[in-house]
Amino acid sequence: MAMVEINFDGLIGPSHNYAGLSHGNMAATRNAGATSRPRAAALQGIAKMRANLALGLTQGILLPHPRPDHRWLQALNTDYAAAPLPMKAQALSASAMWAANAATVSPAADAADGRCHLTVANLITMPHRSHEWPGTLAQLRLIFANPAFAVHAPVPAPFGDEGAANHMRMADHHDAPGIEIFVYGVSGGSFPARQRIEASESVARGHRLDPARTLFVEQSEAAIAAGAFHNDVVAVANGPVLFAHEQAFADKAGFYAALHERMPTAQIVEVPASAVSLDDAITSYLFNAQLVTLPGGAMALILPEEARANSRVWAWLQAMIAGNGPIRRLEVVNVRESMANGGGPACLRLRVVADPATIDPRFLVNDARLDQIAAVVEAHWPEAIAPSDIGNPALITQIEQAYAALMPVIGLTHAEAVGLIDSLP
Ligand code: SUG
Repeated sequence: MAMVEINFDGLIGPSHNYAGLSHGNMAATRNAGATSRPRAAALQGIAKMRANLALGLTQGILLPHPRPDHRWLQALNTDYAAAPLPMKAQALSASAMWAANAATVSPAADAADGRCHLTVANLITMPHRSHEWPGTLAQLRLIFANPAFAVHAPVPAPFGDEGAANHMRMADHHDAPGIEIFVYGVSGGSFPARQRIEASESVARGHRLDPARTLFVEQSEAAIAAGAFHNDVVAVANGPVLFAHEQAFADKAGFYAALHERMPTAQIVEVPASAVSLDDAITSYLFNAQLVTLPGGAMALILPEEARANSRVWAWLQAMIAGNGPIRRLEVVNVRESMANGGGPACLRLRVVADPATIDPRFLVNDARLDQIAAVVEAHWPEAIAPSDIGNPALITQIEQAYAALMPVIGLTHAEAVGLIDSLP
């Protein structure tokens, strides 16, 4: 069985827009009211997937959710035409694109039952994200139907869970038993802490993790208050390497000591605040990079263009590469449309360590499959959405037709596509 890391990227949906729905997410707040470009956004995401394929990585895809979410509006005893404007925007959000928030994933090597476990994130802190989970659960049950996987329903309210964005795994190799690190928030100044420890603990129990190899680490209040609404804005791990900002964690010394005790081979690449401030880290999304192991064994950091545009961040990265550290290569990608809503390269992907033969092949992509998907995007995704368009019935029709056009290209039957919408409460 060939176990590899598969990055499942969320295809950016046709309703991508800037409604400023995420309090505590600086980029989304800054760009509230701007005009979005859904077609360009989705093509940027597809270009990132192509770049990862070119590096020799295995690439999967998660589908956008049907929007507006009529089912959610119905549960709120309204419909799209009658709903007040903020609720229209919440129902229309394309936020499922940020696949790092879809679920928490524990590879089989970490679980007592030898299965790969996925728990769908409830995302209950933000109204526009709180209705993602039924669509995500339906989709993950389709993709990971093989008995090699266990797909769990979300943690119940009120314990907020935002999935893999607050979870890191370190291991000598992808298929070796690892240390799982759950990062939770207690306080974020005037911003919400979205990940509750009770949720993280519940996920760890459900995934049948060894408590001796599981850490629960508090995110620093300063990081959340500066705009790190998820841990993956200030830290990322891959293999035996943790790449983190000096101010990412509430008790850095305690965390590092606990990590080294459990994993003597762990390597920590820490960026000091004196070189890159929290503000620079958050505006550049330096840490929202994909830290990946290339087929040859070297590690690369897949960064957003915003990281190259910040001279302090880029200078630090150049110095790092010139040194002898474990991260040997930098790759820069353009995901500006997603970045403007606070979603960098790492937000757009969910990592799953698995044998590709156990995955529904319709959700794995190569260049030819991406060509087909890009053609649907070119033909059907709206070119632009201005704030004043949100109530426009013609736009809603276009968004719904775009979603419908995608389904046959992915290879979903009508029943499967309907199941993604209707099979759940
Ligand atoms: O939850 N933005 C997302 C960005 C998620 C980024 N994910 C990770 N860091 N893993 C969020 O804040 C903005 C949508 C809007 O305002 O319309 C938004 O939801």
